[in-house]
Amino acid sequence: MSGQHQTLGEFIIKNQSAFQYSSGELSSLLNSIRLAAKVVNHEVNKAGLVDIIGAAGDTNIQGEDQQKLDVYANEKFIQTMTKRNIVCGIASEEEDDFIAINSQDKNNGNKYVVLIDPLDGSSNIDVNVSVGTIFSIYRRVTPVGTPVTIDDFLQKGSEQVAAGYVVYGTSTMIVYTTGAGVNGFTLNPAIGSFYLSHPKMTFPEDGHIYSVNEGNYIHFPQGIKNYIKYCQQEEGDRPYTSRYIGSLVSDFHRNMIKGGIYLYPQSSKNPKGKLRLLYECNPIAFLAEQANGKSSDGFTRTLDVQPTELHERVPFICGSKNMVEKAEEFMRNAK
Ligand code: AHM
Ligand code: MG
Repeated sequence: MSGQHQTLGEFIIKNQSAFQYSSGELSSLLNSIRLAAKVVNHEVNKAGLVDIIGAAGDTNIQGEDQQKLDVYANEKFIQTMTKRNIVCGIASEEEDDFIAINSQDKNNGNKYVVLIDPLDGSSNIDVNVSVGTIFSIYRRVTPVGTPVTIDDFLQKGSEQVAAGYVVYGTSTMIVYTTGAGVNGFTLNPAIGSFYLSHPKMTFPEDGHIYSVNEGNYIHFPQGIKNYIKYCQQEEGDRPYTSRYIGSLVSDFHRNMIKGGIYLYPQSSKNPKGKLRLLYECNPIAFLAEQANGKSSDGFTRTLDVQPTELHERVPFICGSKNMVEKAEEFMRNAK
């Protein structure tokens, strides 16, 4: 393990001064995410043992079945951040509307809002496949001490001050950025500490893995169909390898380490794609760019999209720079 056995807690403190708004609040916020991640990890790890798997019976705003662990993770992340009184608002995939946290209190100086997907890919839990938490952090745009509004959440991804994910995999990791590169930390479950295991993570510029749900092929736009055929062609370093877990965090994590591209395009079934801009695509796009990768909807940089709704969806193409540029070229040419 590299990084002189530095823990995540030590790393956050050491790097606090390098961050442009180094009031310590962002450090506490990251620390609260670290704590919630450990609690959720403990529960996710037990999923096969206790009768906690399966749908809770509710449906979320997108009409999807909620799994019990989704609900649990949602509660834990919200509770941890609320109790520590460090954010003024939270939006979550599992909540229809954003939650304001004492934001109208004049003594509450909290300036950060968090957008979170507490347990992404949760349909994979029943089959013991990796899932993840995705988070995105902004400074509020409305004045401190006034109620948070939807405008505080509908910011372009380029305004993010930090973003990251937790992957509950064969090991549990936290990977995050505050705009100065991407670092990954692995949990030592015996001690309960995250250690810097993947310093300065970067995408290889080229890759050999493409990740897409090919079951939707028939519904994809022509540019994506042509790109998939290109990936499969026998020429030069192709055909590429196809790898699709169906868990965004895990697919992205693998592609960042090995080099690859992830695609969830629009289709005739889902004209705006499936993934949510604010708490799935933007944080992952910020990480991708910080790791030398690229992210777009095929035409527009993900981080430049002006959000108009909390739960809006966007087509998403993300990964190794040259691969994303090639896919964009196919999109342009098929127009
Ligand atoms: P979720 O938020 O309901 O878990 O959906 C998001 C997940 C992503 O993690 C994954 O990449 C994608 O949905 C898989 O979708 P599909 O099953 O349509 O391929
Ligand atoms: Mg999700």
